[in-house]
Amino acid sequence: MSDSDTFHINTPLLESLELSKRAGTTVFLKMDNGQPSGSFKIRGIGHLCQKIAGPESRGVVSASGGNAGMATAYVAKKLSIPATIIVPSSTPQLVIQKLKGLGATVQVVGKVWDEANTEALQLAKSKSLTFVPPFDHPLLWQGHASIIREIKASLPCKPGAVVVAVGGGGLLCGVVVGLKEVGWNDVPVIAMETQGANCLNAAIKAGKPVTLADITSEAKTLGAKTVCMQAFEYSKEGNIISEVVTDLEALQSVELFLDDERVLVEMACGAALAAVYSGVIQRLQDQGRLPRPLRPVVVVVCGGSGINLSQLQHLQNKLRV
Ligand code: PLV
Repeated sequence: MSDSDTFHINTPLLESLELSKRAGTTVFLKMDNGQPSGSFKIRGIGHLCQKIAGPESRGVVSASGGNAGMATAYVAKKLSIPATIIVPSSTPQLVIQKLKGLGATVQVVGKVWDEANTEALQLAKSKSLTFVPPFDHPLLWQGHASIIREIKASLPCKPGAVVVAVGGGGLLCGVVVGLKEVGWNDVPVIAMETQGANCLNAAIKAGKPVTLADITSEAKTLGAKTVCMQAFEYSKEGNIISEVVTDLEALQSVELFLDDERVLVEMACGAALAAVYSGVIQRLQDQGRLPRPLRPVVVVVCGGSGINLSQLQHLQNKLRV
């Protein structure tokens, strides 16, 4: 796929002095919070919609914790087709307003993403709409792989590790596809989740994909109950290191990142940043699972639209009782 004629932008890859100091190794930030829809999701969803939602489409429907919905609504607007986004009740009002602002029809169904998804699939069938999956589709992974192509084009050397947050595993699959494509197959991927949204970690422990009973984490956009099969399959290849942090660690990472880089991101992204702020990278080095010294680490700053000052205060009050 050519990276020209796409909906996403080539985001900056910034060397962070503050995060490098904390990690004890050079850290680069792939600033996908700057994408037009507010997160990396536009890469995969833009690519998928270009392939399967032409002007003849009667409209698109997606179920989303918020950010896949933002990307779908953004792309639909550009393609001049209607978008219906089904979100679970855990989705912040601010995201619902942003979705409506993009012209989407929004329906709130169920408590978690999985329930919203069942409704979206039904609606796609009954109304003959094009279904846009948020994480489980090869076209999404191909689109997300552009992150690695861009990193390859601007990083002076092969990275020591790439850090991603994992919800349903679409970003993880895209990063693995990209690494294979550019010949960086042996680069470890640190796959970060929060407790209570840890479907990949649970699958690896069980030796097969498992369905979590509930999503108890406040990182709601990581809240898929079951990881996609391809992410689980990649985890068996040996280069994926699965790590779980607490909600409080994700929140602290959001706060520290705001101070260090003056950028406000969602809890989902805080989970990835916790690889640096909670000392995960240094612990993995102590355990011999990553080398010391380590080549530069790239953190995918996945972003997210579900955060503003009052949502941050809400999370601070909730998690620091
Ligand atoms: N969010 C999905 C799934 O939610 C959504 O519908 O928006 N970082 C951010 C900011 C995200 O929004 C997501 C996914 C991820 C990371 C994880 O990406 P994934 O699902 O491809 O692993 C339930």
